[in-house]
Amino acid sequence: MKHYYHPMSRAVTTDWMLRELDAPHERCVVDYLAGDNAKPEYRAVNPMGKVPALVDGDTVVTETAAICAYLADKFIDKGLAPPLGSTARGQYYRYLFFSGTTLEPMFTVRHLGLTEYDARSVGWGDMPRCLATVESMTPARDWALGSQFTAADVVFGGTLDFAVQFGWLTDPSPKVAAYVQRIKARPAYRAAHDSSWH
Ligand SMILES: N[C@@H](CCC(=O)N[C@@H](CS)C(=O)NCC(=O)O)C(=O)O
Repeated sequence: MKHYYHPMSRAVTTDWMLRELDAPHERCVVDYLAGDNAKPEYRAVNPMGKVPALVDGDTVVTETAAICAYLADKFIDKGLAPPLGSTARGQYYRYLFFSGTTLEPMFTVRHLGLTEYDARSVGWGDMPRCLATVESMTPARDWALGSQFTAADVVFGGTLDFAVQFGWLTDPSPKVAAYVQRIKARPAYRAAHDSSWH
C-alpha cells in the first residue's frame, strides 16, 4: 500500500490509523505547500489534489474517514472495526460520517465567520445543534463504541482534537476535553503526531 502523506495535513490522522494497525505500507510525501499536489502524477491519484490518499493495488481511497474505514476492514482481525454485519456497525458509521459531513463543515463555517445562512437547508445545521450532538456522542469513558477502540475514535476523536488545536472548538466541555486527552495519550497517536511538524 502507498500512503500519500504530508506531515502538516490530515494525513497525520491516517498515519495514526496505520500505526494503530501496524499496517505495512510505503509513505509517499506529497509536498502540497510546494505545489506537488498539482502535478499530473498526483492528480491521477486524487483529482482533488488533497492528501491523504491510499493506494492498495488497483484501489484508490481518498478522504480521511474512508481511508480509516477501509483500513479497519482490511485488517479486521486487529479489532478496530465492529464485525461486518453486526448492529454495532450502525453506530460506527454514524461516527465516521458525522465527522466529515457535519462537524468539519460546521467548524469551517465558524472559522470563516459565516453566520447568515439557512441552517435548515445546509447539512451541518448550526453550532448549538452540532455541539449538543458532539456532547451526546462523546463517550464519558473508554471509546465511541464502548471498551473497544475503533476507527470511529480515530475519525471522530481526531476531528475534535483538530478542532480544539485550531481554535475551531473553544471551551470544549469537560467530557469532550477528557475524551480528547484519552485519544492523545494513545501511543500510536503520539508516534504519528511526534513525527509530524505540529
Ligand atoms: N476531505 C479531505 C480533506 C483533505 C485536505 O483538506 N487536505 C489538505 C491538507 S490538510 C490538502 O491536501 N490541501 C492541499 C490543497 O488543497 O491544495 C479528507 O478528509 O481527507
